[in-house]
Amino acid sequence: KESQAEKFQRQHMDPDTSTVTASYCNEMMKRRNMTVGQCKPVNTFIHEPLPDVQVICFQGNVTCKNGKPNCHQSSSKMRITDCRLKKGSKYPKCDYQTQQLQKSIIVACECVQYETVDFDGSV
Ligand code: UM3
Repeated sequence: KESQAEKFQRQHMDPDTSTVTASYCNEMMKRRNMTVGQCKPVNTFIHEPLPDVQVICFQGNVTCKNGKPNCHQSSSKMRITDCRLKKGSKYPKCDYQTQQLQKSIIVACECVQYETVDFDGSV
């Protein structure tokens, strides 16, 4: 079974892409299995090396949106792409807006290897 850390990497890690095209989200949301059964409404891809994302677990501690205490905010800005389902897009045609950004990100971390398990937002 896919671990939470593996799921985080499938849904949020894309270190090898630096510039994205308008069709990036439509392709990537499908390729990473986030358009199965329904279109996932919002998803962020991170274009930074995995170790740089994993160390966020040792950076500023913040409360997660769900009230849990295990979220961490990156001390530096990261290259990210936000994928947002366009209004009027109907499953199974998942049509996304692709927006490339540089923001500090917030992730949830868990014990096992103190690894990133959830994307909580960007600020
Ligand atoms: N989400 C992003 N980026 C944002 C905000 C939310 O990827 O800027 C995702 C994370 C959660 C979901 O999915 O939206 C609900 O917050 P996940 O736990 O499967 O990663």
